[in-house]
Amino acid sequence: MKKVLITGSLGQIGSELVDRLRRELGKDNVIATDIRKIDGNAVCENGVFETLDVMDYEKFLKMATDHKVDTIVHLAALLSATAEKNIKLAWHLNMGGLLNALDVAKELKTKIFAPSSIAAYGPDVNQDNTPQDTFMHPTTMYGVTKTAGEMLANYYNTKFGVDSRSVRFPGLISYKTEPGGGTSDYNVDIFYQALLKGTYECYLAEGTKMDMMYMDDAIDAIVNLLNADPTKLIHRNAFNITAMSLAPEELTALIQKHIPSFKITYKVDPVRQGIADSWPNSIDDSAARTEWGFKPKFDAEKMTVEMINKLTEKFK
Ligand code: AKB
Repeated sequence: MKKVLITGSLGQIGSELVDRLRRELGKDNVIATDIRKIDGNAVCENGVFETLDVMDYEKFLKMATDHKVDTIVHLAALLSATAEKNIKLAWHLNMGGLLNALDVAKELKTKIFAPSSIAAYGPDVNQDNTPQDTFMHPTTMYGVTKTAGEMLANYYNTKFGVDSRSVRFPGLISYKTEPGGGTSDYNVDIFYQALLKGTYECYLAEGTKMDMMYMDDAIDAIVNLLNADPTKLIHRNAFNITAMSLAPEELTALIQKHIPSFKITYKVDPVRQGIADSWPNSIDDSAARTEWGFKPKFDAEKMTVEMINKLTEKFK
């Protein structure tokens, strides 16, 4: 990976990936794109930034050609809760954008990373330690696009030789850019509210277990998978990866070790609860560990300390 084009670069993952790759590859070798520019935002101001609607194939292809990129990281997509409210847009954007990204990769013979999600699973799998390879029957529109997207990326790999790679991301926890429109987003908001208000009203019910990961490990996973020896990759689209599995009350207990007065209350949102209930409690990521050496650095305790320290710093 020498020169990379990133779509959806203003999002939770994109903003941190852009920063990391600008440091590693050099500013001129990271083409950050998003559907709009935000004046004053570090992604837009501190290096190359271009506006790109991923539904515009001709512009996408021209931009990747002009910048002579050898890798595409395609992050532009609607997340689960937003997708459930806008099902046509979710299908159109998540599938159409991915198809365009794969076609650009095919045309220019670049590598491509486009993330999948734990949402690719449906409620009928083994909920605990869900295997890498099992049947995929998602019951949410976001999940449908993720499962179909995995198949599409595999198809481009086997049919056209496109070097496509992916992971099924769990709920990601970060302090730099807040997530938007996901079902796992509470795992970031809870830290903000713990520090700002001392209380948090959770839209998921007690006992709703879900895989999670600190953002540094997610960024490492993207970079390491893109740099992995392709001959060792059996799965490609997409590897399960996880670092911890937590329910709201378990995350609360971790925060209370540092902020003993912190309290959680529950007001369940049926839409997001339904989505979370259709996802696994915990997934088996042994294929990623074996095939390309995935190993997260942050467990739940270490992530909690890091989030509290970084946000305390941010709010000063
Ligand atoms: C979401 O909640 O939609 C995402 C995901 C787990 O894919 N964070």
